[in-house]
Amino acid sequence: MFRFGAILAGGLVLSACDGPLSALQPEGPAARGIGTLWWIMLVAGTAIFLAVAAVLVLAFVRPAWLRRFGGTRLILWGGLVVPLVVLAGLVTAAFALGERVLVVRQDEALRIEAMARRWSWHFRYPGGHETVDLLHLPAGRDVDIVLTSEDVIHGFWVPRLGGKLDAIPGHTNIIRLRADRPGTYGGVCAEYCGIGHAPMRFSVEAHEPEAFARAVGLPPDEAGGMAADGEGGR
Ligand SMILES: [Cu+2]
Repeated sequence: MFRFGAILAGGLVLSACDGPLSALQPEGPAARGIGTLWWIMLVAGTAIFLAVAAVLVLAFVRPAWLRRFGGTRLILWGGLVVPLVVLAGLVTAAFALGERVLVVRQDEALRIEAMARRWSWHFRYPGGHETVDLLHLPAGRDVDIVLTSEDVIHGFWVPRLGGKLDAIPGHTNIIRLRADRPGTYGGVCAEYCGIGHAPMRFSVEAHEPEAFARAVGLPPDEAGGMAADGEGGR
């Protein structure tokens, strides 16, 4: 019975890591940085938990061993040296990987406006074309999503392509996304905004440059220019 429960729980946990909203299946540099940091924290957290559990077990089973190590030394190492090393490592990793999420000024990045409204997402492309709850992106190119809201604070999140950022009324926030390859990805509102929050989802379709130009009503010759711009991306 216990075995069956363990298998069922394991299956449920693993299946939750899969799918269009899985941050553990990154398809772009920003999401990959976040995913790597998540794995580092999981592995480090597990190692620390096991070490603390081992010391706890030792305290019951072999208290003499711990006594021999000395109370002061235990506090110095366990309470100061090890946490300092672990936290310094995590901060360094977070800064290094967080660089990929930052939006640094880049003239060739394409800009798409995203306006959140209870309870839908409205996207506007450079040519003026608009879509609702469907965001078209050119694959392999940096795209700056300029976020704002018409009513309350919403949260823009495409877990497989990048981090989360709030869409705030009267203010614009910019998040940079990049899809490595064409595909369909899921997006959600990540900030509770009322009764329609849970179904406030959208799809992201990343296309080849020509298909992207077609999808957002840009002239086909624009696609060539976009492909050339894309090569200058990060
Ligand atoms: Cu919401």
